[in-house]
Amino acid sequence: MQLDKATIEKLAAHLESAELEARDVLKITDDYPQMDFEDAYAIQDTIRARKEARGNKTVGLKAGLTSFAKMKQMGVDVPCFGFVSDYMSRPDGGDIKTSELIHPKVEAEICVVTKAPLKGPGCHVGAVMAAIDFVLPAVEIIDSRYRDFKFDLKSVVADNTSASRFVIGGRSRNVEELDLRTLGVVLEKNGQVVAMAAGAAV
Ligand code: 0L1
Ligand code: MG
Repeated sequence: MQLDKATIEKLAAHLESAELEARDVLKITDDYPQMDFEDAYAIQDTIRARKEARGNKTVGLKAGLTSFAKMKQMGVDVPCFGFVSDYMSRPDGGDIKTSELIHPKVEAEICVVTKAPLKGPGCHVGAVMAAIDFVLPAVEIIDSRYRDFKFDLKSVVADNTSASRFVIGGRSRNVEELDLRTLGVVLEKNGQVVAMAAGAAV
């Protein structure tokens, strides 16, 4: 780690206030170029602790930058991880107030509900399959706190991987019934198809 506890706490407060007040900020590595991934996740963990201390429940974990296209765009070869809180959830068919957000974008997601804890290292795909309870469709609304979505991987990890809102679809399926690689998604905007993809993209 390169940053001390006081700086981690200051940066967590800085990024979380930007989220809650829907205002953008510059990427934090501009001022702290020496920060490493441990610092970035420590800032994210501090944001999570701040929310939990206020009574928000952490209701899920997210993997970001999972598609090869997006990893290439970012110049990285690993995904990043964050969390979602109860207040970020919206019902299927519900409204999302964009006035509460900075510059939201939509992503199609596969939501996996587990029934047993999973812990690495050495966590085999078989253990993952055995731990899955069921699978649901989901939509994630990301909203980077960084101006014009301009960031690097460490800054985005600190910013809880742009987590903002999410919607879980109502139709659950057993994972054995699905071929996650060929599972398709069609994204429509006002009735017009704007994107199509398959699970294999991630
Ligand atoms: O959930 C995601 O894949 C987004 C991760 C963060 C990168 C971004 O904000 O575009
Ligand atoms: Mg996402």
